[in-house]
Amino acid sequence: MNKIRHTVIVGLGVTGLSCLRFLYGKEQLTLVDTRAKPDSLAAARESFPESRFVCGEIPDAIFEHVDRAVVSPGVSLDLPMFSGEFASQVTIISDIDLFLDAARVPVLGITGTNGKSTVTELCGALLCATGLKVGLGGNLGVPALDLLKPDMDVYVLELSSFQLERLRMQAKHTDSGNAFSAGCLLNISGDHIDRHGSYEHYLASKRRLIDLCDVQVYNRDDHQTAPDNTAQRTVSFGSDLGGEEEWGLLTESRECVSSTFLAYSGKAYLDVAALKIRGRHNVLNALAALALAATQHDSIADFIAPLMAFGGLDHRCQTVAYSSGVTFINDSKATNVGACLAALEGLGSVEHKNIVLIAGGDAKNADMSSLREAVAQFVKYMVVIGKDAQLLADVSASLKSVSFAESMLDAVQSAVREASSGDVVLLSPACASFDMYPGFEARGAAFVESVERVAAGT
Ligand code: UMA
Ligand code: ADP
Repeated sequence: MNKIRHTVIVGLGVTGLSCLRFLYGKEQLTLVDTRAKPDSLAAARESFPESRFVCGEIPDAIFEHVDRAVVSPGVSLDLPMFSGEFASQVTIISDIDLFLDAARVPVLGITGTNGKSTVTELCGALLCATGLKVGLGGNLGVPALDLLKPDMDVYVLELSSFQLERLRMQAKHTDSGNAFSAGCLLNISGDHIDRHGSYEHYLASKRRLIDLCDVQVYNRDDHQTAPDNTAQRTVSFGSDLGGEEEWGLLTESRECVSSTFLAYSGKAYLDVAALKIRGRHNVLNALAALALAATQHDSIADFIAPLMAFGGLDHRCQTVAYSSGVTFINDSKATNVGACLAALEGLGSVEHKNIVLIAGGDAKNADMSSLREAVAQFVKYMVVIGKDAQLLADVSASLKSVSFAESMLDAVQSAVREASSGDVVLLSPACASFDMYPGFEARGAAFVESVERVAAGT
């Protein structure tokens, strides 16, 4: 007779709760959280009375007689509970392993440092427009296990480095034995180094997706995303034209006016000017989403209308106000240097410094120096905020063009004083928000509210 499996679920956030719902009744379950009273504890105890809950200090014996642990992405594997005597006997997996094991239709995975959410949403929109029923989630918000439904045609998952780091699944799922039908590694610049310990570990976690795909979509502009010959088929995108069966950009000049088109196999499909999403990084995101969606649907023409309709996501280079000739842009989701650089390069004017930048927060041990050149080129004034404000201030060549602000309202007031008609006031912090806000959404909302107050003169 089969022994009932005992699984420990670590973390009582949205991931842990999705695992609890999924496994409840099938296995013996223990829920673990290092917070003494996680918000969801009382409700979970009531709904899942047959489970054991251990919160606060975790005893060493927690993994005794345990077969496996599903560890939530936000929980570091360096915690002492994972180095005890019993922990070494336990298989550690991710919620994504459980999901891949249960999914019965193609799964597309998207990772990279920046653009994951945008590409996941856009790829989902492209596939929905072809009539497919698409399950969209993962790191984007809805945990993967909550997406599982019998009538889905395809799943599109955003995957974080934390989820990939502990993903164990090597094979299964697709006919050819891989976990994902297609996977995309968008770009790599440093992020979450505080958790990963080194850039190399972060890069290796992201690149784990490559080994798990039937088709690997990679970025020709970023060699760190290049294939390592384990994927069965590769498809690339990039800012050059590319070759046969590659996605790229085609520039044509007619009567001294030049236009750039999204292209496949050298053939133009859509003028970039027809996209609602702006900036070179978003053009690359559009190519990546097309490349992924095209692995599931043959007619590229069907993607054009949804591509043109896609307006992007809130808090990502989003224009939120225009007042006295100044454009206000909320890029609160720029929680690392790479995203801030993309915003400066996408919105900055080469002719004159037109950006008043609000930046700062928790730098997560990142090196800010790679912002120096773009700041010198495009930023006329910088207002720095938060825990690592000084690190951002150090990036500016001139102390006269930097000021420190205590609150977002202060920051916006200072920025408005320095901005003239034609300029852009840009919130693109290059840092996480948790030192001042519950998350990037709250930081973006504070920016929008401050802009409204300053514009109204209150
Ligand atoms: N916990 C501990 N000990 C710890 C840390 C956390 O017990 O040392 C507990 C907390 O008390 C809490 C639970 O773990 O009860 C939270 O688990 P979690 O941090 O893994 O968060 P979830 O609520 O499960 O959300 C996770 C992702 N969070 C993180 O990776 C930090 C969400 O991504 C994701 O949307 C969700 O799963 C569904 O897949 C958020 C995120 O910030 C948006 N991701 C990072 C990013 O995008 O940069 C990677
Ligand atoms: P992620 O889910 O990877 O965090 P988002 O789509 O939410 O990506 O965008 C996060 C930040 O990165 C935003 O500031 C956005 O403007 C910026 N960004 C989006 N796509 C790219 C890209 N391809 N390269 C660099 N920055 C990008």
